[in-house]
Amino acid sequence: MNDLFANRTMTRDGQLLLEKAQRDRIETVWDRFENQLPQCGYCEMGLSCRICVMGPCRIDPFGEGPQKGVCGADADIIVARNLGRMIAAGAASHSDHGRDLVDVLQEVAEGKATGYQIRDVEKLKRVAAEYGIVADGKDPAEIAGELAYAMQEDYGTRRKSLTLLQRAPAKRRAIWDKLNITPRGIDRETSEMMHRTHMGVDNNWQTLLLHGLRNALSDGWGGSMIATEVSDILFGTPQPAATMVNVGVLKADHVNIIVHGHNPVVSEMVLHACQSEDLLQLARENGAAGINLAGVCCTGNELLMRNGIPMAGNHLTTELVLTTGAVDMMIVDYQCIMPSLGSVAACYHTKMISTSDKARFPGMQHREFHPENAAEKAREVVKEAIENFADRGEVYIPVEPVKAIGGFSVETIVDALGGTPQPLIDALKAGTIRGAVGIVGCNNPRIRQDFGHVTLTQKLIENDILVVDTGCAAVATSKAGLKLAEAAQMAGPGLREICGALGIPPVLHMGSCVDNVRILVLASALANALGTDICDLPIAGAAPEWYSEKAVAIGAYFVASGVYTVLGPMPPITGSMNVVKLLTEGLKDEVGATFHVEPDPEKAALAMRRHIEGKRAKLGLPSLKV
Ligand code: BF8
Ligand code: SF4
Repeated sequence: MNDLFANRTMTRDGQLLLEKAQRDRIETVWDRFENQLPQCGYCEMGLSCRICVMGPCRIDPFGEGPQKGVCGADADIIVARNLGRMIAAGAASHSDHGRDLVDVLQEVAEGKATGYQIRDVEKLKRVAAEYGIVADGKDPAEIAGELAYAMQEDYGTRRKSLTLLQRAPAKRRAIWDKLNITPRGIDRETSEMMHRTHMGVDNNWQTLLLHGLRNALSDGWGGSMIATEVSDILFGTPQPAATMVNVGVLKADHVNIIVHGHNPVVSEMVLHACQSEDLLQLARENGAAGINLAGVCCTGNELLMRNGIPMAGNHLTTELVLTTGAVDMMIVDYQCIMPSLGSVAACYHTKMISTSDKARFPGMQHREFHPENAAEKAREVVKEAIENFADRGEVYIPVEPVKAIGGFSVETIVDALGGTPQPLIDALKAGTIRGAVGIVGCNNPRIRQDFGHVTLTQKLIENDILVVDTGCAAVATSKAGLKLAEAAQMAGPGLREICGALGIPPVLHMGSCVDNVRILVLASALANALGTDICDLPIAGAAPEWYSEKAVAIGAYFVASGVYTVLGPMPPITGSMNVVKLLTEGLKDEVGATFHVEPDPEKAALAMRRHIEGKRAKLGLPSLKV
């Protein structure tokens, strides 16, 4: 194998498709990354500012050039403002996704969203009760209407604190109150961050960063949590199910449709259309054996979690999957969809369809989906995909798919444990399992694709640490075969024994990126059962290959919730040692957790093991010297 391709990705399908892309003269994300090198050092350090038009400004990191922007902002202010705006963008992305689901819930209640229904009435009632809604004597539509209204209030300015914060341990909420970072409204905190970072508002880097935590918490315990809960209510709470992963899930003799993006509002309707008998019949009439729906990225994870739909790849695979020539249509909603995709597709027969009013892309046809027309639109585009099957050229599907198990919601994990988290707590106490780590986030062309996720995961499970993962990290470990019950053979003796007894893999797929909140809920359940706070638990978080502003918001709400979090790529903050020190050391005294940056996944595993053993010792549990 060409070394260049082997250095770009550890995945076999990726390497073979990079060769194919080269043959087909397709430019990929890696080529464009190399074209950008060397990237701007000021921007990498967070030292450039273009917030206003007296600028753009930059601070000289060597102390020889300017140390202040035109307005007088120094390195600390500029770095903190830039980071704050990254958090705001990430929180806004997740939370606006959540809002779209609440809109569907409301339209279901009003009988307008005809293709949708409430699949998990029990969960609807449980979540409604948390919002203080009395369900007795009401039908699900009525409860859904009241819940949608109450959730919309969480977005606004009418509350002093978000409703679902009640799920956090009391000690954690007390910390947020003491620091004055309890989020009040989901949109409010993002809006306030944009205000604070306008020229001439908050020029104290500490208070800016504290508001960054509040903004991130409004995502983790607000927008993202609402997104996950309403998705479960509308589409069903995930249950463990077998699936297949990597580009080999494409089928040469089927109509292949790929969904890409994040919101199940579109992909669930596409799935429904792909399963309808008349469209299956049409596919057969057009010479195909059937319709094969697969996902990439997080909307793929949503379908995988609830329906066992196969997953063709994660972030850096999204261009390569098109180079197979086997994709008859890619349907996208929003987030993490590279604007290059349309031009890649143009070299093949693939039809590209965008569906969201707020997400447009070059080289794609726009078919706007709304809750009232989504079922009908989905049928229309699936029909077009079927008609496109006959236009296929050469097809290259270079690998066989790998099996995986997905679908581990908190509800199913607790069920697998016999209805209570106690067996997990007992195993942690005894040291059979040393601790648990949540691995989340993206791919990034700075890092060999999947290498960070897979290496870190392997090192952790070898050392009896249970791994739960989401997003593109979850796809990486699925491709590497770590999401099978047999993968327990790669785990240490304690974790292997527990996995064997429960019939679960050592790495549990907990969903998409908004589903990181499932990890918060699980951590809260463990902390509550132990009568302690999240920051006292032998747990950690990691984002070994992150790229996105959403990942910054996730990292910040993990840390603000008390979870020590290790990042692979360095965020753009090194221009201010004050900011670096606060995030990597100072926050420990404030929220009981910090960030740590370690690009080498083996060293990251070591740091996490040390952290976990340290927490065990503090809890009086048997601990190891690492
Ligand atoms: O929300 S892990 S590359 S697809 S940002 Fe994007 Fe990152 Fe993938 Fe999902 Ni999350
Ligand atoms: Fe320059 Fe200040 Fe304007 Fe930023 S806000 S661009 S540092 S003048």
